Amino acid sequence: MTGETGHKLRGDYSRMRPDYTVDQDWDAYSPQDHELWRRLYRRQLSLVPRYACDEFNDTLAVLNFGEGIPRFDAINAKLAPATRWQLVAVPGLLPDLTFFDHLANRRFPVTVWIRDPAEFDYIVEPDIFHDFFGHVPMLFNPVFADYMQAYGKGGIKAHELGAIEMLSRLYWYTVEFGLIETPKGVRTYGAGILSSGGELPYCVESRTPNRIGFELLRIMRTLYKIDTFQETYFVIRDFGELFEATAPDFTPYYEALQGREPYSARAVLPTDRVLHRGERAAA
Ligand code: HBI
Ligand code: FE
Repeated sequence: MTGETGHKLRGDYSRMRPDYTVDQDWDAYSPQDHELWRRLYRRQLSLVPRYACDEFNDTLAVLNFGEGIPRFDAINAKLAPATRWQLVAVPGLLPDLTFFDHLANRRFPVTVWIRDPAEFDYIVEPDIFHDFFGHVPMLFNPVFADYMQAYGKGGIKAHELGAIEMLSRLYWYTVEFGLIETPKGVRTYGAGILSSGGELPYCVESRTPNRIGFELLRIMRTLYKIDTFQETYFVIRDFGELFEATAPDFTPYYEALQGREPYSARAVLPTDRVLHRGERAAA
């Protein structure tokens, strides 16, 4: 999950190591925590068969972590041989550079705390259910796993160039809210959608938002919303398209975009490959 959180962070950062990792402390979860996990998992399980991509659903079927909050080391025993990634436990949101450094080394930070029951439908800051249910199954896909590492390496470079805002838009419109074309129609692979109850049907079925073909520079220039459903979804043809987009050095892209006015989240451009023009008037 991304997006600025001006408010105080929820996690306990007092016992973290210099790289911001902590122990998961699985025994500290209460029966209520595990019950909330099962409720969240069951709700998503009723939706993902129709709206998530096969790559997500196939891994979910193999992993099967619905009985309670999973132990990170148990998942790591399966993830490492699959794509050489590992989960690291963190107290919550990390500084950008720390986050990028973990991704660049194939370490995915997973928040250890779970939301309150009152946040069943929406939470501002990523909790363990968002990070784990939304992000972890896709890390078992080799091409997507390589994309995530390339993104981390690119993030370190973007930090040096002061281009994090532009790169964060790429993360938002792919890793968090991305759609993919399939023979059965568009499906999602985005963690922010996969871990959400309402946005799963909306991103595929609603006529309100735009659905536009993936185009790197276009995305890096497009604003996003952090507290409503997305007004535009970008659609990749396959994960190869995503990974290939990260091959070139982004410095010329940042220079080309420097000082240019960003597009509003609901804009539709004449150069767009429009799969669906949303029903709200484009700003
Ligand atoms: N920290 N734990 C955690 N998880 C994220 O998804 C995350 C983060 N820090 C920053 C961040 N995402 C975004 O701003 C990235 O685009 C950098
Ligand atoms: Fe996320």
